[in-house]
Amino acid sequence: MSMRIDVITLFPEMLDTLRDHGVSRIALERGAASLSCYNPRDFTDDAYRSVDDRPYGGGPGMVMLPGPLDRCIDALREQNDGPLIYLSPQGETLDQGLAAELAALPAIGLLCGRYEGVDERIVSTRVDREISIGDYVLAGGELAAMVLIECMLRLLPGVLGNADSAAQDSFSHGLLDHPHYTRPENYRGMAVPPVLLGGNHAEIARWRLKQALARTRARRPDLLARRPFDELEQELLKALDLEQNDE
Ligand code: 9WO
Repeated sequence: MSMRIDVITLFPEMLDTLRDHGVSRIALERGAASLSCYNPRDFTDDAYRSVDDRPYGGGPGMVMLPGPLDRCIDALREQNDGPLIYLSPQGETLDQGLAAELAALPAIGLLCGRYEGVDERIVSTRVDREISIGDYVLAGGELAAMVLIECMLRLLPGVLGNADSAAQDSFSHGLLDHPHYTRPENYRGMAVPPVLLGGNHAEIARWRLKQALARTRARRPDLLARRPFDELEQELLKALDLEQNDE
């Protein structure tokens, strides 16, 4: 089953980046998903093809007009009955769990705002969900939509090889990733940790988990706080505590 993604944007060419490169290109080529754009500029009703106007109440910047957006959403709705998501700093924050939840849907629509935002009457009547990719302001929703799309596409069945399946991802187990090494064995005096050269796969898995736990505790203790530990993880954390006390 293929996922349908429709994006409302004044800059549809930005999405070509996803079509042209990497894992998103593979996902779309293989038909795991489809990606189409709708431009509110094509649904304007004046000679200037206006998509924005000055904000009631004054202030800087412009607001996206409700009329062209409403008609644009009507057109999208003829093809896509999934939730319409508005990318904005006011939304719930994207994480791997939310991306996986959305990637499991047969269809979603994404609304990208520009200027100071979208007329609130569109948000309240036509938007199903508001999502933020982090606490910062961009110049528009497109890059946020592209982040969300890439995040979802790489989770679709058959997109990544089984070898590096999404199950091995950082975050799928709620921890940061362990360190990685490749050739040469010695680079500018820095050796690869010997355990990785020994071929003992159980020992390697244990070392990687320990590294992941140490890094997560040092850099993102908030991630550890909302996650239970199994017996092996408790043992490795205890070992890390003892090593700390030795220093
Ligand atoms: C503009 C602005 C100007 C002065 C004071 C506050 C302001 N907020 C904004 C603003 O939020 N502009 C947005 C631009 C309107 C919606 C589309 N734009 C957007 C989306 N910028 N950043 C995002 C975004 C989306 C998802 N996750 C992070 C950021």
